[in-house]
Amino acid sequence: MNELDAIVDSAKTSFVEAATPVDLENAKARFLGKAGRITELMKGMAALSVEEKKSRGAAINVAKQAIEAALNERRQALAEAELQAQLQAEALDVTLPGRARGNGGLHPVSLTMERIEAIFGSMGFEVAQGPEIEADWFNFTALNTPEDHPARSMHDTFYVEGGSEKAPNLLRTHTSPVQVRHALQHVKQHRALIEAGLPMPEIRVICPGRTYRVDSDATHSPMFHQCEGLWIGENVSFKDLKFVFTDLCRTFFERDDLVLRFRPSFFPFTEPSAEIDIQFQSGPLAGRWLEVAGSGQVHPNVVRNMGLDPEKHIGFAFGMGLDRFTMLRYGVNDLRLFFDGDIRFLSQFR
Ligand code: 2NM
Repeated sequence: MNELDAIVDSAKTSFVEAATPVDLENAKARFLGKAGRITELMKGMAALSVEEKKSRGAAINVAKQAIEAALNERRQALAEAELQAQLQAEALDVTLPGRARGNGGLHPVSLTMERIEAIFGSMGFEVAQGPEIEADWFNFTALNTPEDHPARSMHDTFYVEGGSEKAPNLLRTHTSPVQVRHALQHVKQHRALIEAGLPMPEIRVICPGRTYRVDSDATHSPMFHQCEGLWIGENVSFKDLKFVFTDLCRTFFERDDLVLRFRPSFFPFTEPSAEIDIQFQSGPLAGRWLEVAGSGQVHPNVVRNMGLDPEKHIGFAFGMGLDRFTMLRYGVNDLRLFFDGDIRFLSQFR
């Protein structure tokens, strides 16, 4: 084998042995680079005669072209192998089953709200809604809450822009203003009957919704949920309140042996007023009195602000915390879990 054929063979072997493009380019340099075997041979032609240059040059060129052809062939083979490896690595199995998103569900406080609306609905109560940004008159003044009452202070209430200094706007601190709005609407609707001295259909309404107070710890959130109730007629008494609330609690907690206690208290909007405590007879909370609501006979000033005559129209109202009802029903001990939005907690109520 002559020298040139040996170099071509050696180049072909080096190229085939090169496993990566980098190895291949290094191998190329050994033959075709500045100090490569072929380049060295060409430099060595300087000393030859014109005739010898012609034949020697032609032979070297043939060898060079053979090496370049082998190089390109190997380059293509490596590129093809790289592409195949990439396709393999990124392969999609279109026959795999999809990942299901899972079903959503209602928030536990929404579940409580729905249950309570259904229970009151069965006793003939409507559900009313109203604005979360309220006028000071509906939230406080109409509810017989005096100018100097601590609930009206900046410390306890979120005041918002809009309104005047004498009539500021605020985030409602309870849902009672919705009841005042509902009662005024009811009276307007039945004005003709009332003016004629005829019996007015009773007001029987509950108002569930978000409420806001400046307060934040394990048992208080600045935004919380309330449900207030109002029943006004010509002959509505505390015994009706006791019946309604006992039925609500026994149905809601699914305990026929649940005991209730009405404990004297004070609210500006009711007189007399009572806290409502409940006691389970079995289960982890058995035997303890748990405060779940406030209540009372609607104060004559409030009845008047609803557009009714307190000598003729009388009734009761109550207010309860939906978050607390939910905690008691499901045994949740930290209110903040309801508002963290952690799916691991929330999905347990689906
Ligand atoms: C409570 C306790 C007692 C209440 C009063 C009224 C209204 F609008 F009729 F005057 N609504 N809710 C009330 C009464 C709320 O929450 C602890």
